[in-house]
Amino acid sequence: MSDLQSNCSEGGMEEPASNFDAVIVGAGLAGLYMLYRLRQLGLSVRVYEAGSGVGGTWFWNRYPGARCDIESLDYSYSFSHELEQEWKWSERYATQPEILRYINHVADRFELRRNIQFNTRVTAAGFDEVTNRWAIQTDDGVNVSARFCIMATGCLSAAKVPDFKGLGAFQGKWYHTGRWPHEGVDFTGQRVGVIGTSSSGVQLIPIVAEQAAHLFVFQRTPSFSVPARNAPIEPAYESWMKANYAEYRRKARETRAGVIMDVNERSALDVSPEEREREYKARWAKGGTGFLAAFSDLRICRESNETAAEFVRSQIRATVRDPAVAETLLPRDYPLGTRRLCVDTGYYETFNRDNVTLVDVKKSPIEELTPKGLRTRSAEYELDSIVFATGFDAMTGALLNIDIRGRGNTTLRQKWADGPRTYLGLAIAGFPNLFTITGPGSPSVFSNTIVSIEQHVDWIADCITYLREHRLERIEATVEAEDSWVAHARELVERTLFPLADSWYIGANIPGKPRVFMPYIGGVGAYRKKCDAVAAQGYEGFSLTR
Ligand code: N01
Repeated sequence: MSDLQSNCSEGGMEEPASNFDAVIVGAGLAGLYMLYRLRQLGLSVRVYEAGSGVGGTWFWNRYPGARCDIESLDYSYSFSHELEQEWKWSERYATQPEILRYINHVADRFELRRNIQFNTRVTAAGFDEVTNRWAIQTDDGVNVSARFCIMATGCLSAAKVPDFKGLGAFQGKWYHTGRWPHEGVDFTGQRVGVIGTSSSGVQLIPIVAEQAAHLFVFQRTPSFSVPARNAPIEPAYESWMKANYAEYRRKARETRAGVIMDVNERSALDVSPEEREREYKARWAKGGTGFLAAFSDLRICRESNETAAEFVRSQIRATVRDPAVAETLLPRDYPLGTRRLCVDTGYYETFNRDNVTLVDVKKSPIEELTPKGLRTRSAEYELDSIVFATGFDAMTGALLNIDIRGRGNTTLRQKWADGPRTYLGLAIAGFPNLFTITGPGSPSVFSNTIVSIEQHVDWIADCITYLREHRLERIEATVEAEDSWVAHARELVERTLFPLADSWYIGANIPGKPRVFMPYIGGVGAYRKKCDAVAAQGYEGFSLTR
């Protein structure tokens, strides 16, 4: 692998280079850490980032109320002891601006920007079987080549605005939560419509309600949402964490979700109704997604799940004063936790405000946008602004938006026509030397993403080191390994309640998208062991060539 050794300068923006050891697509949390690791190995690297700054998800999702629902001390890089010691988080759940400040700090601290080309979207990547290199094209018309192409494109980055009739005719302003204007939006005095009531919607709605003259919330599917109970971080807890970080992180990596949680190993049906109620109440009072760990079988047993679902419904009824509004907010059509559990601050309370109207667009669907607002089957709403909190073409959208061509000029779009197929969510048969960080088939969105990102990045960096040491030029997942991974992942899902929900996990939010459950639900601990074993066995399931 001569070019891995000869092209060992820092590479990057100072040089008009066009041949790299690696190109990384995306400068979010995944792309930045990948860059850091590959530079440490002495590789020449170029990162292309469509945005004008680092941060990925946290760069784009600037909507009011955006914050992480994993605790700040967990949702941070672990690769640098100095970094984790010096950074000070202010709240239990960090806001988007604070997380973006953190990511910018990381980029500065490790001098990462010099290898990143901003405002540049990768449009195509094709594998050349003669040179074993990727030819990469960007929207500025430049072509570069790289031995490795690493997709750090994010799971929730391809924002989806529904194809509403009349969108172009609407004379007010409209926004998507995942493409929020950097200068912010002031809704004071406006009639605002929010379409979408899932994770982004439940965070945004209470804040917009405080500003708007009137807020119309257009809800198609009610969400289950638990309170965040956000608060400043206790100094004593922070000190404890900083003193024990290494051991804490080690343990977190062995868990299911990459977060240490108080997991109750009993079935919800093995305890009395009173004990069940106590457990749910305690977790509701504590706040956060730990609610789902109240019993071990909430995602596999319909009856157990229904006890938790009914508890949440009882909280909604107790919070929302108008019984008809409360009834509309009750999720009934899918088991709790089979769509992403939302975490909110004052979401249900918002529907007690006089300036908020809940509109059930399941009952009366949105028919079109009009110059003055929006028309459902039964009424017309005059609006000054519309917010689409309508989600993303998750997990595959950002990858398929790039014209990726592997061996035999086969496109990824052809390969994934019936849904994504990968080996470990890291590699794709037919697409040598291409890696996907937190790709479909890996725990990704089913975990503390930073834990999953670091695991993938370290695995890829180790893999590249192995190739270099063994003078190998090409690595490709075998079809057999891919098939058996896909089958294994599917088998795990089929034992759960997940197939009962129309969720973005399964592609149900995008018309025409194949219905395939995309994340791997086996847990980050078990998954890591599998990836490590694959590497230890000389990259079992991959074919390696000189
Ligand atoms: O998107 P979603 P999101 N007419 O796809 C509705 C992460 N995240 O941006 O369910 C009317 O979940 C749609 O209705 P329905 C997290 O992983 C994390 O909220 O299709 N409504 C739904 O209500 C999350 O899961 C955090 O019936 C339409 C909503 O829009 C993921 O991002 C915060 C519609 C879309 O919900 C995505 O969340 C935010 C239509 N035509 C996001 N089309 C935290 O860490 C769509 N909808 C806290």
